[in-house]
Amino acid sequence: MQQRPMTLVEHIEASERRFPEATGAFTVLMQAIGLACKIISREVNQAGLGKLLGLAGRTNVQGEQVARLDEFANDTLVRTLTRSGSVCALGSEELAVPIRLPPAPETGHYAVVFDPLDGSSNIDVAVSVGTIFGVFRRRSPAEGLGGVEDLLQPASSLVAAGYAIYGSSTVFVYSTGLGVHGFTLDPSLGELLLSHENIRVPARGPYYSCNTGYRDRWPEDVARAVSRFEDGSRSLRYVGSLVADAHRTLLRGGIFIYPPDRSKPEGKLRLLYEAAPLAFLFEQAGGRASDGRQRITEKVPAQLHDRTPLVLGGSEDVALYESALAGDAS
Ligand code: P6P
Repeated sequence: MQQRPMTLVEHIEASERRFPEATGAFTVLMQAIGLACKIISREVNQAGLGKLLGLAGRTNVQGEQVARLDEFANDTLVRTLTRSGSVCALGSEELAVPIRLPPAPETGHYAVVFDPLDGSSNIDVAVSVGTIFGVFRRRSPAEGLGGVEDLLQPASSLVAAGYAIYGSSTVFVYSTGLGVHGFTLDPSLGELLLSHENIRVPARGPYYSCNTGYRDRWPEDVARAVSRFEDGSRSLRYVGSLVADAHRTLLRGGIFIYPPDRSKPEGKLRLLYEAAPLAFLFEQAGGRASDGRQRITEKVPAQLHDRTPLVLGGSEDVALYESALAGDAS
């Protein structure tokens, strides 16, 4: 009899059984994140039919127009994670300051950062968008509210990270440090089923991915490093939706680059809830993630919404970019 694929919950529970001291709080937390992504997926895929298209009529802390689906996704994650009883602090791209929670004493050991709906400017034209999340163990004293000190941690301290991509199918990709695994939503079941076990990033891939429309704004070293991928041996693929570009790079290899430029000297993408979770995944999958010079997983955010240049990809491709950036002429 053909084995049916493992569900996300079964996979999380199987991983937790490897830790005898586990209390089950982590499993509850990861199930909550999976549920939130399924709820967001349903609305994103019906956006054209529902009342959630278009703008909410306000700007967020980033100064960006907030789409109604941004608000819906953020509210869904906040509500679901709060109900889990497993978190003491939440940091979101949509919230200027963290949400501090009175955690249940025996379970509130975690702090979660997330970009609830990355790439939302693409929603109205039916381009893939996604949710990105990272899970830290709390650092603040266990008896009180959590706070920003529980969130401002480097990606090397993550205990779990992942994303959901809402595209031609909904795929949930995550790691708890035991490899990277992908689950595809079966809408008829409402279950996320294991579809990509133990993802590994090819060391060298056929694509390079960056917004070459900004070439004239790049520093000379960045322009030189990007040109290393423009010898005709690679195809340019750039969706303009981070989760879509990262997912393709994770599965097919190549390199994604969002460099600094004259108008954005620190880059555009956010360190804590975009670059850091993706860097954790890429390193878990045998790939690399840097800002061009320093591993993303080593960077400690000073503020919740710090930005960083971001390079994601296979080990050889990222090394090629970094050596070119450093002036290696070969
Ligand atoms: P640009 C979407 O707005 C986003 O935040 C990421 O999803 C994406 O990678 C990036 O911005 C695209 O930025 O400047 O190339 O349009």
